[in-house]
Amino acid sequence: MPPALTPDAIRAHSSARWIGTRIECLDTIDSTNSHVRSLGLEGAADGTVVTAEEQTAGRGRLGRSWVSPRGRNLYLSILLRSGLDASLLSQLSLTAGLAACEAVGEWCAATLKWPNDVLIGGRKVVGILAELEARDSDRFVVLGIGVNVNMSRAELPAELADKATSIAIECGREVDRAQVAGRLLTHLERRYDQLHRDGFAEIAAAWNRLSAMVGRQIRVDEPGGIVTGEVLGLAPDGALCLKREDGREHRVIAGDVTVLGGYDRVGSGE
Ligand code: BT5
Repeated sequence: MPPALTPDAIRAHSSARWIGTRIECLDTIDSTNSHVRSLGLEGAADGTVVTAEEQTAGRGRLGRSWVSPRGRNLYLSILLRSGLDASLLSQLSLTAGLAACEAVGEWCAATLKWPNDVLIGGRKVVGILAELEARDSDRFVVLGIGVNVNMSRAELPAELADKATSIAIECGREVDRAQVAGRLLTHLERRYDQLHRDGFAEIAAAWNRLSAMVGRQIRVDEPGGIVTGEVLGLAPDGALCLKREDGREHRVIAGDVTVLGGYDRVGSGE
């Protein structure tokens, strides 16, 4: 087993100033998001970070689960309190995806898939789960990020073999999880501060540059039916803009997206 993550090892690679002022590195936990939610309800500070060596009930979106084997990857959650509004939750997740893509990009060329997956070679390497807690006057977001760092092909469950990858699989060598965590916090703080200072437009432009989707034909399963079209890019408000076959523009706010045409850089998972 590699050395366990420690706050000092993560800080050694981070230049973030307020994200990670408090870092807790746990051994086993059900879900780092659930743990940070409890810390938030107890009054923990903005920017508190929790990592775990393994999760026994790692969560994805919409009730899905996140495969979280011990000692191999990064399972990290951050408490965010400042300037939050429920309508900004999707912008916040997109911003986190961009920052994670930039962090992973320090090791391998990575791309973004809407809403906030990071892919290498069309396979998912990062997943993001942003959860809003709004009880009485207590409002905060728990931003959960799972990065497959050192998981080997043999450690991938069969159902993920074609859909998932890790930095180590793509780089051909194991990498230091603390370094990945430190760089992730650094990029996150920079982009999150930018979001609050300047709004979403610059983030959307950077997202479009790193997205593997612009110009691709996609299918979206929306609550109202199936829509297909060519991706134009992320709108300044976080919606995904499509050009439909009849030439009309369509905005996707929520839904599962599949890239059509056997495109080999973007996976067709959820
Ligand atoms: C996500 O959901 O991608 C959000 C994942 C967030 C995980 C982090 S880890 C730290 C924090 N604590 C938590 O409990 N969660 C967060 P979604 O877009 O719904 O994708 C889930 C789907 O991705 C699953 O249904 C699988 O198909 C696939 N998947 C599961 N585990 C994976 C893994 N380790 N790598 C790549 N794909 C995976």
